[in-house]
Amino acid sequence: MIEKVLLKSKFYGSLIGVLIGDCCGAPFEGQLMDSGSKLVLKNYLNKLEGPFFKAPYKKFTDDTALTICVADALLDSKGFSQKQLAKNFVLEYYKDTRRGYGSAVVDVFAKLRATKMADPTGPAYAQFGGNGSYGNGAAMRVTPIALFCANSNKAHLMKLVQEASLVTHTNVLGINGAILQALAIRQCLQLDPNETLDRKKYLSELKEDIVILEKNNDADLDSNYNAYEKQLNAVQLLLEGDVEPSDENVLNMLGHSTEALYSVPTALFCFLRCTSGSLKDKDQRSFRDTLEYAISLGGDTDTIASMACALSGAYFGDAAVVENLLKHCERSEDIRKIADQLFSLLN
Ligand code: F2R
Ligand code: MG
Ligand code: MG
Repeated sequence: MIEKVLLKSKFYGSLIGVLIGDCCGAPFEGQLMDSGSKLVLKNYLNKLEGPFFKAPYKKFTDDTALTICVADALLDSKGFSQKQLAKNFVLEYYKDTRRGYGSAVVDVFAKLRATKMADPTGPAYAQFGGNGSYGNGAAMRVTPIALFCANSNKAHLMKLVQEASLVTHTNVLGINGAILQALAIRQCLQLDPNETLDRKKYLSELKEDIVILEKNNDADLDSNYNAYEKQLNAVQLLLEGDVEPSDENVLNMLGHSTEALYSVPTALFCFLRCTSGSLKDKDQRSFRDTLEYAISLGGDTDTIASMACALSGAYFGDAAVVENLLKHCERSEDIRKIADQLFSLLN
């Protein structure tokens, strides 16, 4: 059982992780990450972590914007509803449309607005000719749900994640990616960061859950019926050194795209690869390594770094985060307040 003080710091850590990964990853999105770019990245993060200097905030993107919308829907006095979540998304999107949203999800927001949220999941079901989106947009915003369900059972968490996903993502790969990320955060919340992380055990528990989840999905999934199980097997091969974890192998096996299947397991790998020690080391190294490594893989850098850092923060708590780095991110104080509010809902 995790003590209350530690759990609260994990609430801070995971939401701060979402924000920092997003803000720091966004400038590198889609860039070719050769050795020169990796050096630029290292220097960039060193500067942000170093002695504080006043500079314009690093703006967050859709990842954090929609995470805040999910948190607000969970904190709503009338209780969580898909309609309220849809309303939050629409308000947030039209407040600032230039936060790098997915190219298709914006159609969902437009239809939701035009129909005044009459059917909060209807527009999402119509995406991609009725296939629904398998983008990582539902997974990238799932952290508040994992926190909200910290004291409830897995079934409740998974049901709520599914409900929240369906407002924009109805393809099973988009939903299962969000469930995988939520289950991974849940495990991080339950572990003691003063002990060395047993990565093998952590991964095998996740795999057990995913195998059951994919078995229970409709049979119409054809070749995708065990898609996440396969990705988790690949994470295991890379982690255990059965396959050399070179960037090339990681990208070939796990991917770095905006698709949930090719980014959620990648974020999980980034966290596990960079987390071998414990908080007792007190050097704040693992969180920073997770951030830098996730961005260094290129591709969907804001989202992969955001999801990986949410895991690292949920495992270590906010003690693992260099305060100066956080100060450079837009709305960092508000993120702490949201964590406080979600924590106060726990019974
Ligand atoms: N979109 C981006 N970044 C790309 C460019 C931003 C650039 N800075 C700019 O200004 O142009 N980042 C954000 O999008 C990802 C989350 O996306 P989400 O919310 O899942 O959106 P969407 O549109 O539903 O899906 C994303 C793409 O995935 C492909 N896709 C999804 N389902 C598909 C299907 N059934 N069939 C075929 N393709 C499918 C499409 O290419 C979608 O556009 C995050 O990275 C966030 O940071
Ligand atoms: Mg983004
Ligand atoms: Mg992204």
